[in-house]
Amino acid sequence: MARSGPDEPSQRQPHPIALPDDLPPGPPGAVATALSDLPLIALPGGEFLMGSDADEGEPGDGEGPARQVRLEPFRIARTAVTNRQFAAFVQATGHVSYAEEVGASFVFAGLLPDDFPPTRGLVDAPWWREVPQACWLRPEGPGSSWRGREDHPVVHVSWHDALAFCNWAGLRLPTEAQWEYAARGGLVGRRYPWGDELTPGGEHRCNVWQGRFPSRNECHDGHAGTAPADAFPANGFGLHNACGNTWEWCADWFSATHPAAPRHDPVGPAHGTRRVIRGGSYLCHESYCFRFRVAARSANLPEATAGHMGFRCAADPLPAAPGTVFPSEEHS
Ligand SMILES: [Ca+2]
Repeated sequence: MARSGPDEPSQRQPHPIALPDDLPPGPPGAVATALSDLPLIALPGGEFLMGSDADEGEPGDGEGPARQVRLEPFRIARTAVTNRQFAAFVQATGHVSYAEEVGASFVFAGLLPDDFPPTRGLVDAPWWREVPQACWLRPEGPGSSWRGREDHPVVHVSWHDALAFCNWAGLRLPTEAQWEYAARGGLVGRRYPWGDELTPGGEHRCNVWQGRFPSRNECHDGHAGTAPADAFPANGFGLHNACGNTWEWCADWFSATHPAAPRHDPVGPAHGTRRVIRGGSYLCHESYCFRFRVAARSANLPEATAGHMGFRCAADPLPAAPGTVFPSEEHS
């Protein structure tokens, strides 16, 4: 998926670097604090129409055919995991992310200062620069910081980093089917989590690219890079920024084809080389990467990291308490 993100991190060679000095060991209670800051929405599941037959996506992405899928109840986070939450995880565990191990990650060139030292670009996507020391703590490399962006989605995290966070938090990644069901927010066959129009009434509903990609970002939605994880109105299920802002890792291996069965809580192929990512990012534009639609999909190597990829957590349902009302039932 070179057009929508870097795809070559496996060429990088790991070398150890020291943990950053702005992140001392966390205080007691960091785990509880982080988890209380990560509310999950209980969703009822059931039958939903997954994918799309519209001729809007990249032919190799496998958005179609549209198909009925059935899900058991599950829970999913309102937002992508934020820098503050990831910091609590790192403080509690000392986790060193893959981008820190290899000492570099991919940053969109338009977010680097004009006087930034020369960096290696991807051959077929030269706007991606491999920036030394770029990682979740330093999203644009030396001189940048996650500080001031505590409530933005964490980025520069690999699929394995996402899994490590989930394991620590007692959560997991959503399956691709769960992600799409949740992102649709109860709507059927719509293009976006809120409907078919990108800017209904002229109002921006997500953080994508306005202008000519990659040279001119007019930022009419107010954000050149990441936006806070809860920016923009939530969808019908209460999820923020399912589309736009940052790609989100899913649990599944990627395949462009979909078996006829099982369509009850599908978990994707048993093997693969790339993991599914969903939702698109602040770099998406209809003219270049129309993958911020709710049916759109892409994939990346599980060790890939970049400044536009994060993740959202999910979990199995809690035992239902008497009187529990699911969000979709409140509005039906
Ligand atoms: Ca934007």
